[in-house]
Amino acid sequence: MDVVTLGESMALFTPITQGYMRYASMFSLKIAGAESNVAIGLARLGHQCGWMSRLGKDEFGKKILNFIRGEGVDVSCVSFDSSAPTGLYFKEIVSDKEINIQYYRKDSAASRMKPSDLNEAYIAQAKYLHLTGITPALSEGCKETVYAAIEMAKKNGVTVIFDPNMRRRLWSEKEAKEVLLDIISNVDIVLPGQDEAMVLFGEYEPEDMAQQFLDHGVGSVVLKLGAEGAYYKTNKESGFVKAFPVERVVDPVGAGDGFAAGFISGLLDGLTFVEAVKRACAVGAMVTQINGDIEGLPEREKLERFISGSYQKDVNR
Ligand code: KDG
Repeated sequence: MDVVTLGESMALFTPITQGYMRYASMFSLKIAGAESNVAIGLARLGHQCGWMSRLGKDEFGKKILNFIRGEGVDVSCVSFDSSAPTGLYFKEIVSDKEINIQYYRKDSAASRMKPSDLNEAYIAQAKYLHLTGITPALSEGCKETVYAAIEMAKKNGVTVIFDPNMRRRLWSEKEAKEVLLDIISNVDIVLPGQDEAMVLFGEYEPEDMAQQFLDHGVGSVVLKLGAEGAYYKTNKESGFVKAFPVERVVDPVGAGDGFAAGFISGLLDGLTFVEAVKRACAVGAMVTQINGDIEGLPEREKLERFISGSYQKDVNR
């Protein structure tokens, strides 16, 4: 197995029409969840991935499992809970400038995950363990599960990649900062957004911000700078990578997961660090072009055409 991820996935409802949800009468039903988004992104690029989670034993849980399995992600470490529901998530697209997220996930099946749900042998056989800061925000049990997974990975020489993915609807900045900083000091590679990094360390230019992460004990950091691209720093090298131009952002949600999938895919393919960051920027940009958190995650051939600049010119008649 190349990569194992752990986290909650939900049924995602989006009104068919733009505007406030109170006026919506029709919704599309998709699935989403930061960690399964990354697993799907990696699977589409041809990597072997597993996703660990708990789902409600309900129709949405079954839909999510079938969908993720259908994408070629291993779901053998996903369990069903008959006493708690699958979480729901609504994405209200009011305008190009305003997207509101509403969760209905308190006491969901996934929020009941605990360390004993983990299978150490499953984590041990992976090259990378990918985690995000969403899971520790779900419950005390989930937080303990994240720490236990990190422990298992470290014990077995598995590289841990962490996306802080700070979700202010799940916890306060103060709480998030305390836990995320502690997790960050325990992992190998961190993929923060610039705004999250600012909450964690204060205001710095990218170069100094990246150094803050290294001083905090991280091996390598890739700072996501949105339309500016990314800045990376390891103990050997550092530099800026330009973003891929995007004509119109249709839906930015999920771009960070695409970025993570592209980056890990690059590492798995043995690309240099900077080339892996470039692939990350490309996948992140592609995700913003299609509505939905996973719909824009490319297959390898499309990604290659996007990077070479030929994909934008496609006319499919
Ligand atoms: O990164 C996108 C995720 O935020 C989305 O797919 C849903 O996992 C999700 C969350 O908790 O917001």
